[in-house]
Amino acid sequence: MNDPVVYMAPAVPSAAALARGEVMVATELRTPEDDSTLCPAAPLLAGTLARAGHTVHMGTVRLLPAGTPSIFHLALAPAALAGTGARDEDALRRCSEVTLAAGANAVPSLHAVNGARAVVGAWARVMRPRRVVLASPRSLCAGVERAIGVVEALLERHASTGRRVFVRKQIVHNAHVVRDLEARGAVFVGELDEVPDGAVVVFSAHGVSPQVRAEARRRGLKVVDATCPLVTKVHSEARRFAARGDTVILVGHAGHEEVEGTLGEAPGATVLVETPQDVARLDLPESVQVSYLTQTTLALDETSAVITALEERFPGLQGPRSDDICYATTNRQHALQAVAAQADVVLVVGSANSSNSVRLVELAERNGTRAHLIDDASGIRPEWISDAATIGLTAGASAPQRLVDEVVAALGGLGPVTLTEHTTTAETATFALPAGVKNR
Ligand code: 2E7
Ligand code: F3S
Repeated sequence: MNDPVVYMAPAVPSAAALARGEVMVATELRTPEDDSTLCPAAPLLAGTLARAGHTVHMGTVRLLPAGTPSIFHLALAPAALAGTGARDEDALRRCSEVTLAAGANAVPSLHAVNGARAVVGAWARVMRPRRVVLASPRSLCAGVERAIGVVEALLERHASTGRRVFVRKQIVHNAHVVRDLEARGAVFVGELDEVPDGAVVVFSAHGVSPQVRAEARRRGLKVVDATCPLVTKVHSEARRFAARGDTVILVGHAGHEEVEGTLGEAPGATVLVETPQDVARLDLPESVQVSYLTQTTLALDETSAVITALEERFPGLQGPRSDDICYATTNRQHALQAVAAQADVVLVVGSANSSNSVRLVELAERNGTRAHLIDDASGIRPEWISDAATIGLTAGASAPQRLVDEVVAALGGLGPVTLTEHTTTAETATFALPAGVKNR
């Protein structure tokens, strides 16, 4: 396949002038007559350029009348797309509008020009019609909606009082959610010692240990607890099992905030295991009464293997009815399995520290389908989708649907997309906001 021809024409980004060597990726093109064309694949190009080390800006690029001396922009010439596999005129037209401006002055930097040329070429080569199959349920669960709602309600309330709203840890494990709330005034901290005495502080959806609660009381902090009610339930099970003298085995991932919180309920009586091998290595007398709990976002198949190992090792094992994996985790895994079976590759929208999102990637791979975790459309790489006629798409419980919509739109900039949705169950759960926070 030939590299696409890149031509130069005068253009100016509507944003402030770029520094020489910086790259502008057009999200929209405006002609001198003010005709507008959207460039849906812009986040794909911007992501690749950023990973290659370019400073990338995104925004409207205004085309100037021919002959105007100005900065240069690079556009993919429509002719260059012949032979790229693009089947229809529309796809050809849209991709040709993916436009890069390089440099603020009359002479763009060679580095930026070459970078733009290579990146446009890489994406042009993966143009083709595609099917995108959305997994349903996907995206926000009731616990995340509630946790975000808590922070939003407090920001609204304290906009008039001037009090800052602190949040201990990420409210949910999603970079976009955290960034958006931060932009609206929320102050995220790692630990309570970063919160001034007496201030308003929100506990994240993943829950906290009793030790953290005690510190907040000592410091006179005004706590609003956004712990998911399904995690609170696991905490009470931990207290109940430990209070009757059991050794509590918690199945979960070391270091995860939810696990830290649950372990804190009965630190002297709880041990953590992740795998059947960990169960075999447990150093416990056979006579001890053992019960188990699980993290809420584990993989169903892996967890059942660990529980089987526990049942074999401890015949008197007690526990919750099946496990503590929550409805949202279960539903997203079942939906993804159905979609992965029809897909050449799966994309999971979610952040790298989101346990339930990472489990979705691993599950697709265990089912034999390549899968990738992306924070947003800019994370997609051309080589992942070059030979994919069908892309399965889902989002973890902390990733907003808006990000999924942006992925679909960006893929539409690479050729016509036929979008379908595969629903395995309808989700209706909602959780009321905690006491002290107004329900809207
Ligand atoms: C709280 C709990 O924020 P997440 O990505 O969290 P995980 O636990 O998957 O890293 O997703 C929502 C959520 C899930 N579980 C929030 Cl306890
Ligand atoms: Fe709660 Fe499950 Fe969501 S534990 S926060 S409903 S993923």
